[in-house]
Amino acid sequence: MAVQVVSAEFAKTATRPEEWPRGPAAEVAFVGRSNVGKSSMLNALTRRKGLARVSQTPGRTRALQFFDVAVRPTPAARPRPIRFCDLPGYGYAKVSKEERDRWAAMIEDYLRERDVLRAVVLIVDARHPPSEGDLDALAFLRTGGRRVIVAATKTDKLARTRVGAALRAAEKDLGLARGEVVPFSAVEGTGADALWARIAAVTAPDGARTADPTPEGGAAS
Ligand SMILES: Nc1nc2c(ncn2[C@@H]2O[C@H](COP(=O)(O)OP(=O)(O)O)[C@@H](O)[C@H]2O)c(=O)[nH]1
Ligand SMILES: [Mg+2]
Repeated sequence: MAVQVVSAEFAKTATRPEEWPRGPAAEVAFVGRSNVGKSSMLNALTRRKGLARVSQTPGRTRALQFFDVAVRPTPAARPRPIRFCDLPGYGYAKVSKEERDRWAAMIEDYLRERDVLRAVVLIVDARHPPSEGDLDALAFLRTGGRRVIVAATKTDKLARTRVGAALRAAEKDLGLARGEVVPFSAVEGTGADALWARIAAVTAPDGARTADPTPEGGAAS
């Protein structure tokens, strides 16, 4: 059943931990190579075209961008808050080493220390084998004990008959089980339901069944 997005809005930009939004909302961060299609994925997931900026110029996002989203996991459920964090993309060459190191430190601090962070969506390009940056990011996240959801985007750029093989190859390269990589295309609008299902599962309140049992309208089963 499709997750319904009730609302989605930009919350704030942060470059320092003191600026990270407070509040208990379960958070999901999005990481990937610069220009991989991160902002487009956020817009497609929330069905808000201009929510995250989509740029032709890679490397422009230098801060963490937070978004407040409310979803109904099922039509009868109460809306539940989820916060998204759009992280600066890695692998952008046209900046100084000092600047790159500064971004890396900012991202690593966040990924290590953010206590409300429930999972990280690692976005890879379906057309290419995972980059060194993708492999480094995954290793970093695994070392830190983070839950990772991998999505392969731009599947629309592949011949339909090649998508399956590309996903299997990515799963092999990333050491994931068959079927773990979620295929996605912001252009065709595919993959959002599957990705939402994963996000809803990892952001579900602990013990949701007993702690939050009353769907609106009393349609409890
Ligand atoms: N064909 C195709 N192009 C995409 C897709 N997602 C993003 N793009 C394009 O890739 C470029 C970078 O997208 P953007 O979302 O800004 O990437 P970001 O830097 O990772 O946030 C833009 O030109 C997008 O239009 C997709 O699913 N399919
Ligand atoms: Mg972006």
